[in-house]
Amino acid sequence: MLRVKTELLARYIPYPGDDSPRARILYSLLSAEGKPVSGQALAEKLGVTRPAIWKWIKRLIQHGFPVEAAGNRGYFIRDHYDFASPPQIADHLTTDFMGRYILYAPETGSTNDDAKTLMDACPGLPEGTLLLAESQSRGRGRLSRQWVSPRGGIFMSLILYPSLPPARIPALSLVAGYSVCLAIQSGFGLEAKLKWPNDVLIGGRKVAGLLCELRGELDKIMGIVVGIGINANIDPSDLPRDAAYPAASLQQVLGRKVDKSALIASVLNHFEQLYVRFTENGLEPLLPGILGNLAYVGQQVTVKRAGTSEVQTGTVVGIDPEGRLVLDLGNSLRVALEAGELTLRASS
Ligand code: BT5
Repeated sequence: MLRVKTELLARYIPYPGDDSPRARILYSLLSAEGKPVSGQALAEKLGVTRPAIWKWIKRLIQHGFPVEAAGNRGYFIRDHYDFASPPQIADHLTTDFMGRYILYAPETGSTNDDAKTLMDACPGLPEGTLLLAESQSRGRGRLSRQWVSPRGGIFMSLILYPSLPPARIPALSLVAGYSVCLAIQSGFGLEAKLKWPNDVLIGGRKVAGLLCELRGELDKIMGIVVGIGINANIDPSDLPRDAAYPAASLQQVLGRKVDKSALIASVLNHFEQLYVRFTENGLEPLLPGILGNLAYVGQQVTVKRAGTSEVQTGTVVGIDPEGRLVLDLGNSLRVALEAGELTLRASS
């Protein structure tokens, strides 16, 4: 366990908490937004020699950051829009605890897997700790499905310790998805919709997915990992084509790159407010907002129950206070579904 913990922590750069030249050079380059920063300027800022700067730059490259030399004009990060920057996220945050401690990596297997491992290895991690990676090699969706995670996307996992019974976790996933919708709407004026139970759609295409996982016993939650994947600056050619649901990225929809740091902070700002209300008062007070942003209300859908061939077809009525999808089956019959795979019926 100690080795796993050491390896994991070596992969991530903590913010705040790392004043090493490596981290300071990285943040200087990221805030320069692709413009070269001279070795001399970095050396003066850090109070070290230029050869020492070169040594740290090499470490950053080994770590996975694409730092390049621009002749004698200095160093820059190629495709800087593909990167978030923890100090810039912090500048945009209005939260008390979400994202106030960030573990940042250029790449990893899965931030959700890392978060769960770290929760076991370091029980004292602060609530709202954010693991953020710029790409994932083993990104996961529900039921061990793959989450395509190339550089340019947002891949993050929040560690939370709510005092909730496990049965409330599906509702938390909706709350997180609603926060992503609100951040996309307020940031870009796009009509992002929540697709029950854990997707965010724009124009019927999936731009984000949520994966909430819990640590603990059957009746008691020790902690929760809320995994959020957003297709931010991903080229359409890098998105899955064979996905059950058509995928899209914000870059594709907007025709330009987005500021990932600002978007991450906005998701956290919205989520913290909603999360606090949810843990105090349940889903009910949030339902009007969620319903106003729910995809397919009034439309005919098919819901396949997870792990079975059981299929239910009906008209989406809404969501109940437990986070279940309410379907109208006709003849005054209604059902509330706890989990499943929703698809729009071709005929509607
Ligand atoms: C999800 O699962 O939508 C949850 C995705 C959660 C990803 C985050 S990223 C940070 C954290 N670390 C992780 O390892 N995971 C979380 P699900 O509803 O099961 O959807 C998975 C399905 O979406 C796949 O089977 C594909 O059809 C499709 N898909 C895969 N990658 C996609 C992408 N980038 N964009 C849109 N659709 C995708």
